[in-house]
Amino acid sequence: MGREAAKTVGAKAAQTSNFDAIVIGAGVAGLYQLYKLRELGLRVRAFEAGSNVGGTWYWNRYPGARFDSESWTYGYSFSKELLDEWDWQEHFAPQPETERYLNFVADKFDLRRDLQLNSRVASARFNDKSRSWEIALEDGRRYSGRFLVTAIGILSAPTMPNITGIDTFKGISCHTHAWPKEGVDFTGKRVGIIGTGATAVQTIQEIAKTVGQLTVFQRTPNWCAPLHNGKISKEEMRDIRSRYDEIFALCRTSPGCYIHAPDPRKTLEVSPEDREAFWEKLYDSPGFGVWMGQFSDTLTDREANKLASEFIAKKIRQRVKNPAVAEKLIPKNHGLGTRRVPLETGYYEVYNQPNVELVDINETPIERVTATGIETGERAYEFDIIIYATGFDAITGAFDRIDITGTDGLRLKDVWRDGPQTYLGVFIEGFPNLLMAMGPHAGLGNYTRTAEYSVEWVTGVIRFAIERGLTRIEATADGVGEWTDHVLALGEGQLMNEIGSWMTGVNRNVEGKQRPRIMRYSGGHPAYRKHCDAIAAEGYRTLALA
Ligand code: NA7
Repeated sequence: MGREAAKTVGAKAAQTSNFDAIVIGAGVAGLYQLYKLRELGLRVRAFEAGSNVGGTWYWNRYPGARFDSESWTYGYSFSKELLDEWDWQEHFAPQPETERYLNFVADKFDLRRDLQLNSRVASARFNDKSRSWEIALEDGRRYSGRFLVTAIGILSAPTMPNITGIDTFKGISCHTHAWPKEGVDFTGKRVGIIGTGATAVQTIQEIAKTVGQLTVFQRTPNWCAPLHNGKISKEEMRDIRSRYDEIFALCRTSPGCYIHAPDPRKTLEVSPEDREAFWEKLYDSPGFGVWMGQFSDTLTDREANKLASEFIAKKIRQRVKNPAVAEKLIPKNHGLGTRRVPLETGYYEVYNQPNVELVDINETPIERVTATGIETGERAYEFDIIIYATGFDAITGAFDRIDITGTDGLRLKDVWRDGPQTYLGVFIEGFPNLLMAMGPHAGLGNYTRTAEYSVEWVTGVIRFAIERGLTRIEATADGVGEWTDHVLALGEGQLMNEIGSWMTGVNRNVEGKQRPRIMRYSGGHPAYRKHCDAIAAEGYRTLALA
């Protein structure tokens, strides 16, 4: 469509498309948000940048992409019918299965009728007079809605490294987030991959099965531990289905809404033999237990953390045959669990393959990408394929990529320049009627579990406003100040907040995001819910309502 034609359609759309609510995103949170707002009888439209639903599970189709959370804890819990109809095939579902699931959900609840695909929101501006949000898509089309709900994800703004010559490479190259739908054949190919986060770990262990030659460029190793995935038989699925209430109830009790919760004991209270046995058990168990199920002081006490880290280091040394390579794979600048623990299946054994090389780019930095490969200070590597598993401008990055303007020309990017400031992770002062599903400072964790709560809470406020004819809901300066201070205070002393990672909003490829910040509520999801539930029960008196 030409610019003029787009303008005309846009003009028409602006006249006809006044929604009660607009949702941005049709991933896990956005789909449910659309469902819930429609349940209120509102005229809603969800705008999605992708050509189909799924968000994270639409974009990240790189080889080996899968859940690290148990599939049966990750599905939606709101519909018994849905729980009855969907059979998970694997304990940790691969991306195609999850993508199918989210499409199944979209179809089952007829969500597509209010969903607009291929529609990336470029800007959103609050109109004080009409008390509504006006959004513009990248192609110029415009829409407006009283309420604007962002469900734009926490890992949805991918970033490329700032390396000279990336565009000159003549082979196949892409970021894991923008993986081609038709897939890539690695058989016999010379492949280079940059990054060793959770995404890279999944990719590396998968492509190592077929590549000709693989070179991994590592800047920071992470503490990885076994996933222990397995197929789900029909009987097992029947059993899981019969226990769904119990499973979701269990998730509600743990800090991250996983089935895994910290062991209440402190590390040094336990004898060295019992500690060892405990860690062995965690290492041999499926899923995030090895991270979330550690002794209660592992993520706050340096000595405790050191001991747990040493246990995993020992495992790495046992699994990687070449001691020099093993040492390179053991993190030195952070302890176990202080950054996201990638779960793996045979990741460390990949480095025992004769056709796999690990390059520590701290020792030999990448100088440039060339037409034929990658050059470090030491040598030139020739590749057919280069994979950028270089991560995301996490948590606030997706907000920064939309030009969001509140009252008096206030721009969100400026307001959050020194880190997010929110009320409950849902509201921002000066941005009335803008509600964030899974915003920064909220209780994050097992994504669907926490997103369901977030969406339901957001829906509750909107219902409250509509029932009372309120047309403007906003956080107060005091509310934002108090919540932000509370989140920062809770985050103090958490080892996780001291180290740069996507969880602390650090991305060395993005200007102004070099230093760790407290981006997430660290008081545990049960406490977060209790706080938010109380505010709802008291009629949202802490908000400015008009
Ligand atoms: P991550 O965990 O942020 O990992 C990105 C990786 O890319 C990490 O190893 C980075 O090294 C590396 N990176 C980024 N930029 C560069 C440059 N310029 N040079 C070399 N290496 C670089 O993202 P993932 O996609 O793996 O995972 C994100 C989450 O998605 C994951 O935790 C799951 O929850 C799902 P660094 O560590 O910064 O030294």
